[in-house]
Amino acid sequence: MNVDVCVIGLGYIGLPTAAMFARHGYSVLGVDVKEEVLEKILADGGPAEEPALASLVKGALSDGSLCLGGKPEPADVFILCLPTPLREDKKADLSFVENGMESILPFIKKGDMVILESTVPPGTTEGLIAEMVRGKGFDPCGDLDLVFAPERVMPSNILEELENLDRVMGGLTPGAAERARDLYAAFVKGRIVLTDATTAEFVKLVENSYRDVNIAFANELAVLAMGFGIDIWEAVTIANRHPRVNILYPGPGVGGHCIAVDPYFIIEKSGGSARLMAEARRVNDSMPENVVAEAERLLGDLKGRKVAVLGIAYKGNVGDFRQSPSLSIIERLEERGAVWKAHDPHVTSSPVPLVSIEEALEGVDLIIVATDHNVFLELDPDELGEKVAARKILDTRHILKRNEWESAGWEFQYLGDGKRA
Ligand code: SAJ
Repeated sequence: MNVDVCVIGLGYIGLPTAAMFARHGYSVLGVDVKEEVLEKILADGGPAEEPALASLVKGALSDGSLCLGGKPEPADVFILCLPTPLREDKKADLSFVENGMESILPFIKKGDMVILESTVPPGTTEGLIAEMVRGKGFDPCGDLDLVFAPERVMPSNILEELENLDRVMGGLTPGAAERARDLYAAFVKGRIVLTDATTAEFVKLVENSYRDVNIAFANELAVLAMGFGIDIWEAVTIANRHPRVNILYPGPGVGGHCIAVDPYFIIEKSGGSARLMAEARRVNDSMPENVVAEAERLLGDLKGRKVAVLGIAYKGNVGDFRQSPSLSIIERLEERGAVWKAHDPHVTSSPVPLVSIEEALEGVDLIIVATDHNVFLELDPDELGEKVAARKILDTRHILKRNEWESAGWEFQYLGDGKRA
């Protein structure tokens, strides 16, 4: 097979990117070092929560425009879509990107383009990536086109956003950025903005940090609202009617592998200057503790009390539990000696034991709604009331209708509603 584009890493960005290029006239090789990832793609096409992606992948596989393999092959363009997790010391773990680069170096030839999509600290493309190709005898600005082209898609709406969002292409040279723009224009309908690689890396991190800081502001307001005796949801909704105010919403904390992680990639390189971002991280990380404090206010001492945690995923309608606040809530309930049970219909393999909704609610003293899954909107307060020991519920996501629960005799509390506290 003559490969135009070789995509390294077939996770939630690599797979849709590979499939999109394949469906738009390119011959694509998708590479993943994990055999089980390749097997799963061959069997299902893609993740269950992205049905459109699964059918796109299946189509590309069946007409041969997309092939899968465990190793790269020579190609004109290499795209790295590898994870960059946060290490224990809150710094970026670039080992997957380094390994990915190592794997393509033997296949790179003069004139090829290498594109990094993984989220990385500012300076990584100009530093680490350029250094690695230099080590192979290439001039990173003359022999090759090196580009940082961050993904921006929202898990659960990937294909739509991959096509329609604006993109930024940061080249080591202006020519490299232009070449990447011409490539992605095959399927990107949004505007493609060109800049240098370090600016593009910074922009990616700033987008998620902006959201983290905004959510931290909302979370701080929620804590203040409890003291002032006001309902933060009412207050934010009213404030947001101002044309230049757009506060996000409080919750049990910020999870996921993007927003809860990316600010650290700036913080680690800031020499202590990224004070606001660091504080926002602390505020958001303190929210699970506030949830448990609220549970204590509703129940008193938590020792031996039965608590149901509904939702392990970091946000609604996805099965991803990375950095999920629910896990911190559970850890804290455990520390306080509470007897907890957890339920999440979207999570298939979980780091904590999960049970059915019936089992989770049986004889509990308190329900904590920790994730905004749509299925929780269908919970029937009358029916649930029969199962629990005490009709008490703490909705940390503001998704349930208080009236319905109160008229069924429940003590109902939204996180951040100081009018009821
Ligand atoms: N959250 C709140 N309050 C809000 C909004 C969100 O507490 O008002 C919480 C969510 O419950 C969740 C966390 O924040 O725990 C993050 O969720 P999210 O939906 O805001 O974002 P992610 O992490 O799923 O995806 C983000 C997106 N970035 C932006 O919106 C700027 C996405 O576009 C990025 O592509 C993705 O990160 C990424 O891969 O970087």
